[in-house]
Amino acid sequence: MSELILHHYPMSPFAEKVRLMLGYKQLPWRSVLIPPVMPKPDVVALTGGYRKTPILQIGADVYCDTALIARVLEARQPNPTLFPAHAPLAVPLAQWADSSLFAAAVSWAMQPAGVAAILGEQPPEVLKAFAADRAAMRAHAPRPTLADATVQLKQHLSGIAAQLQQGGPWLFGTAPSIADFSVGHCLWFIRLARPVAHLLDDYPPIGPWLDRLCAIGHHRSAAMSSTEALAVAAGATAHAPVAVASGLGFEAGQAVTVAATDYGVDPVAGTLVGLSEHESVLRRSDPRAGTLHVHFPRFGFQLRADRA
Ligand SMILES: N[C@@H](CCC(=O)N[C@@H](CS)C(=O)NCC(=O)O)C(=O)O
Repeated sequence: MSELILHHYPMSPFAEKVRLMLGYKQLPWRSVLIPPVMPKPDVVALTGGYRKTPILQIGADVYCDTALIARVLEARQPNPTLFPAHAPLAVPLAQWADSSLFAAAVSWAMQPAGVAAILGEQPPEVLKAFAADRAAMRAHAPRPTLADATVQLKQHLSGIAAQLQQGGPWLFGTAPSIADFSVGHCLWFIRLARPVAHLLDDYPPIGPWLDRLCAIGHHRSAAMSSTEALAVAAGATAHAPVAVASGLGFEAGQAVTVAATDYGVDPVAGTLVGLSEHESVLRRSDPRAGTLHVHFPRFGFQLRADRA
């Protein structure tokens, strides 16, 4: 079976979500470290334009977005499950955490004292380049101000703490679900911002829960270079994708583009080869990576027929 290749960087919260899910499922993985800012030529060679972190590569299949990556890991190793039957609200809660909670957590963590702890001591031009990259990624849409983020985050933290007091030790009972990993990566990022992490102390059930989540660890990984990852893709054949389901408005073989709808909205163009309620799959080629299938979730992405 082809190896799981995670393209990521250490301080990425969404990458931490996946590293912990790999740990929970005890899946060994290969680790490709990628740049935290553009340009990312080797990432774009695989995705066709999607630039967010992380991506998961399995041979010539490339999976974008952690909501979809979670489903891929679940299919690879169903036990322990990320989607317990008794917790039907785990998926919507995870979506809320990956959007609203994440935005508030980032604004809180990236206040000046937090930035220094997260990015380390950096020359001013590096910090400026990082800020410019993120502003361009958001197409200059405003982030919550610190004042807005503070009230929003406090309300979110109160809700999380109250939910943990319902019984726990996890958000939906006796075992972690996708919701714990999505809430967890946001609060892990606040912890990285050490000088401002004290906010979490005001919500006593959160600390021990986050300790438990982080103690799951990342299981076993071995480094791989991005050049090697491209060679793996070029030497592999992409999996037969899900069929293009009828009644969803598209046909197999159509030229399409897929783009995120929040930030990092660079479109990916290709031929539609798979479509379900959960994912769309585009076939595209790259001179270095060969023929690839790039997979996107349906939530948070716009699929359009390419009329050009
Ligand atoms: N919805 C995406 C969000 C991913 C995301 O926002 N990742 C951040 C890093 S944690 C990012 O891409 N930052 C810009 C970059 O790495 O280039 C997912 O679930 O994977």
